[in-house]
Amino acid sequence: MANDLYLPKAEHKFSFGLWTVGNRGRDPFGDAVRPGLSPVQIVEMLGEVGAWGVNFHDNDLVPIDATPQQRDQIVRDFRKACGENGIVVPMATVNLFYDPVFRDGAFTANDSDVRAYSLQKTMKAMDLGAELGAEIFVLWGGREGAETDACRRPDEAIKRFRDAINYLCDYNSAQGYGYRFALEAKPNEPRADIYFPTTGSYLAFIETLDNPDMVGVNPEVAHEHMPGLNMTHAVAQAWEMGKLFHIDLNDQVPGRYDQDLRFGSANIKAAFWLVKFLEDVGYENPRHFDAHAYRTEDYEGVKDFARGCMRTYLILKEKARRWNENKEIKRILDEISENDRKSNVGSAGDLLNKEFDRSKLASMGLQYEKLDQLTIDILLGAD
Ligand SMILES: [Mn+2]
Repeated sequence: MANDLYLPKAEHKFSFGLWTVGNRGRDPFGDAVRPGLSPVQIVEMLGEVGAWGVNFHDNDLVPIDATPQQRDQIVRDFRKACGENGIVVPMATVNLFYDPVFRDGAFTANDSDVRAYSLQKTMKAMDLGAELGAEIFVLWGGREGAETDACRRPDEAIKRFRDAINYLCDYNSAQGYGYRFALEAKPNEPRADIYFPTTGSYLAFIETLDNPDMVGVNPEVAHEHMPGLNMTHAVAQAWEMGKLFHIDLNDQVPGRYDQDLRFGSANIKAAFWLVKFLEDVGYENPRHFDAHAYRTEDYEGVKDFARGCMRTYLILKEKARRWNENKEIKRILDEISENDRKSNVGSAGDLLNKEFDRSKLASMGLQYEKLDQLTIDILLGAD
C-alpha cells in the first residue's frame, strides 16, 4: 500500500520533546486550555502515534523543587514507560529560562551566583540525561540576551558564554558522558534580542571553544524563519562543517511571534527543500519536532498534530525521491552540470590571459523557471 510510505518507523528517528505534545496551550494572553499530562502519559501517547524518541528539559521530567527521592522515583517510572512503549531518549536539555532566577540570563547574567547556579543546574541535567541514555545535549539560551544594551557589553556576554561551554565540555569529559552539545540559536523572544541570533553565529563561535569537536548546532525552522532567513541554507552550512548534531523541525510564518507550528504547515516549499537536503546528504541524527498543537485542540487533536508532523516529513521525503527521479528535472540538472565543467581555473597566469565572452555567458536562459514549476507540479501532485 502506497500509504505505508507515510507511516513513521524507528529508522526515521522521529522524536518529540515532553514540552511539545505536553504543551498545554498557554500563551502570553491566555491560560492553559488542556489538562497537564505526566511524563509517563506523554511517553504512552508517543508510543501510540509511532514516534521513536522522547526528549526533555530537566524540569519537564523532574520538578525544580523535587527531593532526591522524588527524582529517583520519577526517573524509574519514566525509564519503565519508555521501555514498555519502545521509546528511546536521544537528547536531553536544560531549562535555563522559566524560573525567575534567569530573568537577566543564565550563563551571561551579570550576577556570578546566577552564572554558577546555571552551570550547576546544567551539570545536573546532564547527569539526568546520561542516566536515561541521551547522547546529545541541546543548549538553547532563551534568556541570554537583553532588552537594553545598557545592561552589559555584548562582547562580555559572549566571553561568559564561552567560559560556560568550556566548563561544561570539561565536565562532559570528566564524567565520560560522551555527549555532543548542540547549540540552538534564536534571534529574539523571550528577550528583546538574544545573543547568537542565528545558526551561523554559533558556527563561528564554536571554533573559538577549547573543544570545538564536542560542540555543534541544533538549527530550528521557526528560529530561522522568524527573521526571514533560509533554514535549508543554515542547515547546509552546519552540515558542510560536520556540525549538524540535531535539528528542530516545526514551522513559522516569517516576521511573526514564535509560532512553533506543525512541521510543513505554513511553508510547504521551504519544508520540501529542507527534507530533500536532509535525505540527499544522508542525515542520520534525530529528527526532532519542536512544535505544539494549536490552542484549539484536545488530547486527540494533539495526536493529530504529532502524526501530522511525521506524515508531512514522510510525504516530502517521497516527493524528494520523485524529484530526484524526474526525467525532465534530470535533463536540466545535467545541462547545469555541463556548464559547471566548462572551465578549469588553472594557474593565475593562465587565468589572467584567458578571454571570456561575457555577453554569451549572460545570454543563455538557465531554465530555473521550468525547474521550479516542475517542483511545484510534484508538490501539488500534478507530475
Ligand atoms: Mn527548539
